[in-house]
Amino acid sequence: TSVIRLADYRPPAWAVAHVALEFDLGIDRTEVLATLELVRQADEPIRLDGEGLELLELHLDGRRLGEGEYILANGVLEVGVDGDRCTLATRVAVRPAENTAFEGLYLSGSRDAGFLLTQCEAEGFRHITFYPDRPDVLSTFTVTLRADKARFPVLLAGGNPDGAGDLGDGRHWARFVDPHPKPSYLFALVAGRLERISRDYTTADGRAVALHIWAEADVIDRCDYAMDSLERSMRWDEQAYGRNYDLDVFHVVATHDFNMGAMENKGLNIFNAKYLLADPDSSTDDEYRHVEAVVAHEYFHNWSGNRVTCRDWFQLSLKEGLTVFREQSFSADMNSAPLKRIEDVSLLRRAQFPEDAGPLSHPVRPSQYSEINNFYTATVYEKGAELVRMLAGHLGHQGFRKGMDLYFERHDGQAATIEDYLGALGDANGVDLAPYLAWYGQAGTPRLSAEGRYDEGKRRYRLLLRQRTPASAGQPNKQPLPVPVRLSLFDASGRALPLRLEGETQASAVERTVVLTGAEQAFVFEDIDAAPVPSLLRGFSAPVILECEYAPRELALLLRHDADGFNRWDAGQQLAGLAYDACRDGEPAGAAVAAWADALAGLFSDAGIDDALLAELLTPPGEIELVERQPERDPERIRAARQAMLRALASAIGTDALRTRYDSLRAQASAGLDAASQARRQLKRRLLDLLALVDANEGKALAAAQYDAAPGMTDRLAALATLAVTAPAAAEAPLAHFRERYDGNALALDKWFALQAQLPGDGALARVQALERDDAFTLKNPNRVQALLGTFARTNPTGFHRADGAAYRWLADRLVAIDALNPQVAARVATAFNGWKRLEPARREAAHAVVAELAGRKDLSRDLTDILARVAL
Ligand code: HT7
Ligand code: ZN
Repeated sequence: TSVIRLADYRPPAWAVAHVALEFDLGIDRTEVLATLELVRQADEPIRLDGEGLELLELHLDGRRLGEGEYILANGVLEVGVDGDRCTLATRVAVRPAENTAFEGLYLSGSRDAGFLLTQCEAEGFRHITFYPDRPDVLSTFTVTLRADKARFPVLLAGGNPDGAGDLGDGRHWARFVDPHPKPSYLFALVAGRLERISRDYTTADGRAVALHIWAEADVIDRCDYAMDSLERSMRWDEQAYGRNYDLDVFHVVATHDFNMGAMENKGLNIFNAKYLLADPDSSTDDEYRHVEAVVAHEYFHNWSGNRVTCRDWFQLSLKEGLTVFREQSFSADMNSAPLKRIEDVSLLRRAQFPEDAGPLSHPVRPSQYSEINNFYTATVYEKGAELVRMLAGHLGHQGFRKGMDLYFERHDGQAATIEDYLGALGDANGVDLAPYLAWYGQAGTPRLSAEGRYDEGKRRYRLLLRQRTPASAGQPNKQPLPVPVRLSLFDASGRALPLRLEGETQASAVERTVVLTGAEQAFVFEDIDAAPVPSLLRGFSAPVILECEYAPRELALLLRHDADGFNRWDAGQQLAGLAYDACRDGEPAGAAVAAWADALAGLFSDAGIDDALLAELLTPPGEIELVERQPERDPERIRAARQAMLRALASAIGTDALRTRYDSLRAQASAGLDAASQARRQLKRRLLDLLALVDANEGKALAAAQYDAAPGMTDRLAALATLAVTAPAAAEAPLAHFRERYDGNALALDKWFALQAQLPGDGALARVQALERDDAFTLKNPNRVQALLGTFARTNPTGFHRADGAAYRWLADRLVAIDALNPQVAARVATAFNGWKRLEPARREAAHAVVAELAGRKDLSRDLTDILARVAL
C-alpha cells in the first residue's frame, strides 16, 4: 500500500471558487451533477479524486468531453486545460443502499423506513462526486436536492435555505447556499422521514438562528437534553472565546448507523444516536454527560475546524486536540471541574498511554500514514488536547484568550498548520512557543522522574527532575521536551508551604509551575523547616508518567490534605498501585494495603467529602491500567490481586458502615439529574460492588432489590452488572427481563450486550458467541459491533485473553467478516490486538499466530491491513 508523507505536501494545483451540486436522490441509485468553477494555481492538469463512481457525463466549459479527452485511473480523473479558469461539470451515479461502509452517501436503517445521509470526513466526498478531496481546497457551495416527496419529505444540506418547491411529478426540491468557504469533508446532506424539535436562538452579536434537532419519530422525544446542551454550548463559546454562530439555521441529525461519535459538517451536524439521545429510562448519568460533551465538541468545531480548518490530514490535531480541550473546559464549567479532570486523565491513561507504548504509537502530528481513517486516535485527540492545555497553562488565562483571538482572526477562512497555531498564540503574547512543537513530532509518553532531598542544616529542599522518553518505531533517539510541573510542598500536618526558589527574595505562593526544559534540572526551595511531601504535576500539568518514590504514608497524607482535587485522587491511585503490588506479591496484610485502606476508611467517615469524589477515591485503577504494573501479563492474576485489595478496603471500612451508607443512599434514590443525585448513585454503585465482593449472598439480594426498584437506567444497569458478576444464575431472569423491556430500543440493547460482554472468566467467549445469535445482533451496525465485540476484546481481559487463545481465533474470524462490510469498524476493533507482545508467553504465542496469519492475507481492506501490519511488527 502507498504511504502519504507530510514532507511531500504540495499546495493544490487548482482552486475551486464555487461548486454547485445537484442531487437526484434515490435509495438504490442517486445521480450527482457537480459544476466546479476552477482557478489555476500551478502549471498542472486538473486532477479530481473519485472512487466507486459511475461517470455518466463530463463537460468542460459547456462542451462534452469524449473518452480520449480525459484520463480516469486509480481513483483520479485527469483533464488537461489551457486557460487559467474553467468550468468543469461531471454527472455521476452512486448506489447508497449498497454502501455498507458508511462513507460517502448511504442509507441509515431499513429500505422502507430509513433515510439517506452522508459522511465525508476524511475522504468520503470522493465517493459522492469527482472533486479535489483535500482539506486545503475551500469553496462556497450551492446544493440542490430533488427527491420523491412521500419517501423523502425532509431534505437538508449545510448552509442557509435558498428556496424549495414542488416538481409536479410527486417529487420536490430544496436549495441551500453556504456562504462560508469550506473543504469537501464538511459537506453533508440528509433526506428522509424525520421529525424535529426546534428552538430560536439569538447570538451575542444579534443573529437570529433556528436550531433544529432531527430524529426518527420513535426517538424524537429523547432529544431535549441535546437541545439544552446545544444552547449551553453556543452561549459558552460566546462568553469564553467570543465566538458567534454564523448561519441562520443549525441542524443536528441523529442516526443509529454511524462509524464514529458525531460529525461537525457545516450547519448540519450528524450524530451517532448514542451521543444525542437521552432519557432517564434508557440513559445512564455517564451518557447524559457524554451527550452534553459531544454536542459541545461538534458545535465548537464551527470555529476550531470549520472557520479555521486543517491544511492537510497530518494537522488533524489542530482541530481535534484543540476542540477536545475546548470541550473539556466547557464540561468543567458546566459540572465539577476536578471530576472532569479525573475522568479525562483516566481516559488518557487507559486509552492513549497503551497506544503510545506499543506498535501503534505515533506522534500527535504523524509524519506519514497509509490510511488516514486510522489516525482518529486517542493520541491525536486526547494527547493533542493535553498539548493545548500545556500551551494554555504557559500563557495564562488571558494570554491564551488573546492568542486564540489572534489565531481565529489571522486564519479565518484558511486551512492552517500547527506552526500557524503556535505562531498566533506566541505572537499575541510576545513569546516563542516553538519549543513546544517538539511535543507534536515526538511519539511516546515521557517518563518524568522526581527525586527530593532535604538538607536540614540549610533548611533547603532540592527537587531533581529528569525526563526520558522510550524509543518508538522510527524514533530511536528522543529529545527533551518542555515539561511544565505545577507543584506544592506539604509539611507533616498537611499544610502547603510558601515557595521561594533559590535566588528569589521572597516566597510567591504555595503553588507554582516550574518548567523542565533539558534532560534534567534541579529546583531548590528555601526556608523549609522539615522534609516536605511534594505534590507534583498538579492538575496533571503535563502528559507524562511520573516516577517518584513515595512512602505509603506520604501518599496517604496527600490523599487526605491535597487541595488539588485531581492530585488528591491521583495520590490515592498511586497508593492503590502500591497496595496492588503487595497483593500481587501475596502480601494482602502488608503496610501499603493498610495505608491505602485506612486512609480511605478515614475519608469514608468524613462528612465533608463529596459523594462523587468519594466514589472515585474508592475505585482503584482498573484491570486494564494495572497490567502496566506487570512485567508479563496474566489477566487472571491481575484480577485476583485487585479483588484481594478491594476486600481489604471493605474490611477496613467495615461492612456495617458500608451497609448503613448504602441503605441511606438507597432510601434517597430518585431519577433526578442534579449533581447531588448523580453523585449518590455513583457512590451507591461502589458500595454495592464492595458489599457484593465480601458477601456474595448479601450482594445478590441487594442487587436484585436495586434492580427491581431502580427509578432510572443508572441504578438499573449498575444493579444488573453487579448481579451478573456476583450471582450469574440469579442474573438470568433480570437479564431476560431487561432484554424484553427494551426490545426495539437500540441504545439500551447495546448496554445489554456490552454488560454481558464484560463478564469475566473462561465462560465469556461462549456467552459472547451465544449473544451473536440473538435476533438483535448484526455485524452491519457499528454500535452493536462495538457493544459486543469491542467491549469484549477491549475491556474483558480475563475473557478475551483466555489461555488457550480461542478468543483470538474467534475475533480474527469476525474481523474478516466485518471488514467485508465496513473497513473502518474492522480496523478499530483490530486495535484490540495492540498489546499482544507484553502478554505472558503462552498467550503471546497464541495471539501472535493469529495476528501474523491475518496480516498475511491479501484480501483485506487498506484500513484493516494497515492496523494489522503495524500491530504485527
Ligand atoms: N471530526 C469527526 C471525525 C469523524 C470521522 C472520521 C473518520 C470516519 C468517520 C468519521 N465520523 C466523524 C468527529 C469529531 O472529532 O468531531
Ligand atoms: Zn472533533
